[in-house]
This record gives sequence, C-alpha cells and structure tokens, in this order.
Amino acid sequence: MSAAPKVIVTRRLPASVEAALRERFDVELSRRDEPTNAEGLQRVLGQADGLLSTVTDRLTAEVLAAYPIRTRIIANFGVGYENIDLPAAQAHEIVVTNTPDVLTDCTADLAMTLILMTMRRAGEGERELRSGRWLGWRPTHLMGARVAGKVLGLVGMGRIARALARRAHHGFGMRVLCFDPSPPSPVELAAVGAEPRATLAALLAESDVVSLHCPSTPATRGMMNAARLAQMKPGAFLINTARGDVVVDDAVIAALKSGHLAGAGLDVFRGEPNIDRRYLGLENAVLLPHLGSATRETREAMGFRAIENLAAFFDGRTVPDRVV
Ligand code: 8YV
Repeated sequence: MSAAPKVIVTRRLPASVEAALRERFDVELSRRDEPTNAEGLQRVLGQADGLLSTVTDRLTAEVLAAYPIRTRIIANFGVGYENIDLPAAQAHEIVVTNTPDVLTDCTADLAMTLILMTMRRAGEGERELRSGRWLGWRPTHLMGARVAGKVLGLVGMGRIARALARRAHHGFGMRVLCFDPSPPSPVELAAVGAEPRATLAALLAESDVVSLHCPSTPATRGMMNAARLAQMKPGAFLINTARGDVVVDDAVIAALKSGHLAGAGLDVFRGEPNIDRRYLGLENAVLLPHLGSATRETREAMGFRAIENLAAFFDGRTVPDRVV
C-alpha cells in the first residue's frame, strides 16, 4: 500500500474533523490557528499533496507561482473561494474544491438574524441596557420597523438566498423579490415564495430590505456603490452576509449617516478583521464577525465535506465539489 497523502491544514478545525483527518491522511494540523502569510503558503504548497485552506489564506497567482509545487488539490473550507486565483490554480493543474450545501441553512439563519436585529434595533437596545442607560419601558422607546409585510430584495438567488426567501416569506410574512442574472426556474422561485425582477435597479427601487447573496467576483466587487444605494428606497435596510468587497464602505457609511439607509446588518467586511472603524460609531449598523456558517454542526459538516473532496481525489474517484 502506498503512503497516505500528506495534507496540511491551515487553521484549527472542530476536534471531530481533525480526528478524521488524522485517521485518513498524513496530516499536519494547525497549532497556531493564525492566517498563513504568502511565504508560509508557499512552504505548504511545496510540502503537501493536499491543502485544506480557508477564506483567510490568500492563494494568489504570485503565491501559486511557488516552485516546486507538490500540492495537487486545494480543498477550501467554505462555499466562497475568491481567496484562490482559479486561473493560476488551473495553470498549475491544481484541483480546487469548496463546501456548498452544508452551510446553507445556518447562513440563511444568520441573514434573517441580521434582518431582525437591524429592523428591530436589537444591537442598540442591548448596548443601552448593558451600559446602564435604560430608563424603563415607554411607548416611544427604540421604535424599529415592522418586519411582516415588508419587501425583501435578494441580490443573487443561489442556495442561501433561496433558504432566506423561504424563511422570510413563509416564516415572517415578507414579500420577497430577487434579482439574479441566471435566475432559478419559476417553479423553484414559487416554492420559496420569490418573484424575480429583470434588473438590479428595479429590485433596489422596490425593496424595503436588500440582502446580498452574490459571490465576490470582478463583476460584483464594489457593486453596491453610492449610485446603487441611491436607487434604494429612502429608509431601507441593507444586509450583507456575502462578501465585504461587494459594498463600497464610503457609500454605505454615508448613507447610514444621512439616514438614506435606516440600518445595515453586516457580517462580512473588506479587509477582515481590520474593518473600516467608522462603522463602530454608527448606532444603526449591526456588526457581526463573519458568523454566517459558525455553528458546531455546520463547521463539522464543512470539515467532513472538505475531507470527502480530498479523499475522493486521492482515491481517484469523482471529486464532488470541484470548482476547477
Ligand atoms: C466561512 C464563508 O466561515 O463559506 C463561506 O464562503 O464565508 C463562511 O462560511 C469561511 O469562508 C471559512 O473559510
């Protein structure tokens, strides 16, 4: 029998996932649990047959130009994979995989959490209470916006957006619109209670809450700029559980300050974890530290999904979640 493939893991993973990796591979686990810099990643690419990476590993074309490269598969832990330069991976004949499906429900739950927290001013309320500023119940205290009956506009209509549509429409009585250049079938849309709109501008103009569910690509980076925000209804809410660079921070901050946006619920940021500090002073922003998929069940399932991709590759089977 040939030796087990060498797999290097860049971050700490749930214990059950690390145990399964130890059983299956000659594995080097992360002890420091810190992002690996370009030099560290190049070392790993020279030593590992398989790399289990995360969103914090920037596998750019320069990093992937390392020589010699031993790595034949990068199993990214996450559904998003914009941290990896796919053409460069392809040029070096490295297979790239992601972990879709298993994080859909939990990420949709977190988007719904942000909608509720933002519209109902839950962050403001918690800060007030914890700081001893609560004066007691009164009819005009921290009045937010009613959720039921409002229009939710989904930008991108993939798995997570559809799961959010189902929750928002069937659970919270919202009317749901969506815009996606390649929309799901009318049957799929009807099942989750969503109506398509032909353009992003039309969606933005009609929505009380806009929630972003597109990947970070050259086409979507900076998409929610000042002009797009101006197309939103005055007093609307913006929710981002996708990627921070889909919005232009200057524009979002200006709109939150002017009140054109009544609130924003943000789980993802450009340059995480060094976010634009101006957000910290804005009472009408709910800010979470990239928690979309952060449940024990989902993080375990993501780990096992990455293991299955690695195992299939090294066994010579069809790799289930191959991106390239
Ligand atoms: C992960 C995510 O926490 O899957 C994604 O794309 O944003 C999150 O679920 C993160 O990417 C882990 O690498």
